[in-house]
Amino acid sequence: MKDAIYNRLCESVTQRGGGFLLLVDPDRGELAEILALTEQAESAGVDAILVGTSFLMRPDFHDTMKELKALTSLPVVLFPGGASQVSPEADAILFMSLISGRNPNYLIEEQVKGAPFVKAYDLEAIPTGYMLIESGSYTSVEFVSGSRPIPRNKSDLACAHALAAQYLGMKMVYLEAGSGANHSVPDDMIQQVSSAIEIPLIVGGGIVAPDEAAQKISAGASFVVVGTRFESPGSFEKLKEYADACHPKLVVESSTSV
Ligand code: 1GP
Repeated sequence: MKDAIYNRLCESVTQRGGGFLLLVDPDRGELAEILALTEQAESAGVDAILVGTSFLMRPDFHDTMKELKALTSLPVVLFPGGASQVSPEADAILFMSLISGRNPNYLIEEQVKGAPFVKAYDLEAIPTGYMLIESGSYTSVEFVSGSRPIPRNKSDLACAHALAAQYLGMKMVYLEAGSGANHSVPDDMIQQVSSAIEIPLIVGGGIVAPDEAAQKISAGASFVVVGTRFESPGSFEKLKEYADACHPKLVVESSTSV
C-alpha cells in the first residue's frame, strides 16, 4: 500500500513538533472565500488540507475538489462522511471507521461501498480510528451517524477504543468533538490517549483560538484540525497564527536563531 502522504505528515510532526490541518467542509461557509484562503495555506504553514462533511448536500462536490486541488500543492486528504465523498482528485483519504459508535453502517458498510473507488482512483488510504467525544452540544456527526459520543470525563474508555484501533492496524486515531462543538476534546483525555498509543493522534472540533490549538499539541495531539473558524471570513494572518501554534519546534528554532 502507498504511504507517501502518511510519511510526509509524520515527518512534519517530527520536524515541527506538531501539525495543523485545515478542514474545508464543502457544504459550509462561503466556499469561494475558503478556496481563496486555501491558496495561501501553504505559505501560512498549513501541513495539509482535509476535505469532507458529515452529510454531503452539494451536487458539484467533484468540481469543487478539482478547483481546490488546482489551488494548492499541499496534500489534499479526504475526510469523508460516507462513500459518496471519495474523489479521484484527492491525494489520500482518511479511511475511517467510527469506532466509538456501534452503528455497522459507519463501522464497515460505508467503507465497503467506498473501497472499490479508493482502488480505482489509486488513492492512498490512511486507516484511521475515528472517535466521537461528547462536546456539550448535539453535533451533526452525532445525528448523522446515529452513534453516541464517549463521555468527556471517561478517558479510560477513550484509551480502550484508541488501543483497539492501534491493535487492529489503524495508522491514526482521530478524537472528534464535532464541527462547531461547544467544547473541544479535553486536554486530560488527549494526554491519556496519546500516552496509551504509539500512532499519531488527530484532535479536532470546537477549537476556536490559536492558544487552544497549542494546548492540544502540548497535551499530546500530533495534529490539530480547524474548520469552522475559517468558514466566516478568515485571513492569512489568522491561518498563520494557528499554524505557528501547532508547530512549537519551529517557533523555538526561530526565536533562538535571532
Ligand atoms: C470537524 O474536527 C473538525 O470534523 C473541525 O471542527 O469545524 O469545529 O473546527 P471545527
